[in-house]
Formats: sequence, structure tokens, C-alpha cells
Amino acid sequence: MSIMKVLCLLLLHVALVTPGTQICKDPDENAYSIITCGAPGKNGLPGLNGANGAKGEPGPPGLQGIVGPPGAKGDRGANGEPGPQGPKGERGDSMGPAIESLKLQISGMDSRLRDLQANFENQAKDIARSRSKNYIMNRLEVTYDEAKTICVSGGGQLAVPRTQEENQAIFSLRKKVETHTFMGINDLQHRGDFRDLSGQVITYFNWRAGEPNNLRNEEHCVEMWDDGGWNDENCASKRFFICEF
Ligand code: MAN
Ligand code: CA
Repeated sequence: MSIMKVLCLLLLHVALVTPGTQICKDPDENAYSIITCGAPGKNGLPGLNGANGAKGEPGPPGLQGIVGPPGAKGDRGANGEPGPQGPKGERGDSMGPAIESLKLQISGMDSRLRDLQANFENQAKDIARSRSKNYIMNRLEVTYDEAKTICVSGGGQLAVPRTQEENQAIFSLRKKVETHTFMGINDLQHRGDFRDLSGQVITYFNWRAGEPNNLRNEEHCVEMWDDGGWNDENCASKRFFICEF
């Protein structure tokens, strides 16, 4: 037995016999220590506050807030910069005024053509027939003489109703329009003697009540009114008219 071991055993003995002493094993160094066991001490004073701890992890996101009403419309933005210059225009045309004048003429012809077309379409509807004649109403407002000429130039003459049946055929056209219509009867040759265009005195009449009255002593041409009755009228008045063929 070495001296060191002897010494240790000696110390151990002393420790075991000394009251208040314990043998304690140091687990790391596999060695033994001797401590003195005294009576339990009294509670000490509270310790000083410790230093601040490390910063915590961020918390979970908060609850979403309620969506509010839309905000007011923003102000209008400032004007943009002017755009780049456009390409150069084509060379001017010295025919410009002539072309403008032609355009005007064409537009005038266009409107005249539309009138004629409308007239033609109306014309196609303004045809009537009696047993022996065809009648066409013309919706141009003209004097008695002009009406007479137009009918003749069309190969007919201003219509002369010789019977009630013929008067009815003419009336079927007259009642389509608002204007009184001239017929081929007048007393220009002998006042009071109403004749046809060949100068023959007529034998069928359909005068309205009180007619012919030769108002202001200037009514010598006959027109049909909206009841199919006749009236003597100033030959210079402008009226629609009916031709017979
Ligand atoms: C009235 C009557 C007719 C006459 C016309 C002239 O209607 O006197 O007899 O022809 O006026 O507008
Ligand atoms: Ca009259």
C-alpha cells in the first residue's frame, strides 16, 4: 500500500468519526470530497433583480380589420405632353373649287331624283278606271292651263266626267289628297255655259250646293272637292289635277 493510499484512508477515518462531516463523490472526477455538515442556515434576503431576458419570438398575426367604404375620387391628372407632329399633308389641288361646285350640283340632282322617284311611286298609286277610261291624278300644284298642257303632253287630256260612274272613278283619286283637283271643264268661251276642252257644252253636272257662283266674277274653271261635288274656281289658282286616257 502506497503512502498516498494510507493517507487517504486516514483522512477518511477522521472524516467518519468527525461529527457533521460527509463524504461526497465528485461524479466527473470519480474522486471523493469531504464536506462539513453544519446546522441548516436561515433563509437569506431576496436576490437582486436579474438582467432583462432575450427578445421573444414575434407573436401570431392580428385579426384582419373590417373593409371600409371606398375613398373619394382622386383629382384629374395633369394634361399629357403634346403628341408628335403628323405626316406632311398631300399637295393642294387647283381643281378644288370646281370639284366643290360639282358636288353641290350632284347633291341638287340627287334631291331632285328623290322627288321624282317619290312622285313616280305616288303616280303608280294614283290611277283609276271607269268602264271606258283610265284616270291618273298628278300631284303637282299648277294652274288650269298648265294642267291642261301637261295632260296633253302625256297623250291624254284633263278629265271630264260624263257620267256618275266616271265622276266616281275621278273622286276615288281626289279623296286621296287634301287639294281640290282641276278637271277639263270651263266657261271661258261663254260665261255660264260650261263646256269640255273641245268646246262642247256638257250635259252631266255634279255641282255642289250654291255652285257655280262665279265668286268675284273670276271663277271659270271647274274643280272637284272632297265630297266629289264640283265648284267653279279661279283658273289661276294652283291645284292638283286629273288626266284621262
Ligand atoms: C268658297 C265658295 C266657292 C269659291 C271659293 C273660292 O269656298 O265661295 O264658291 O269658289 O270660296 O275660294
Ligand atoms: Ca265657286
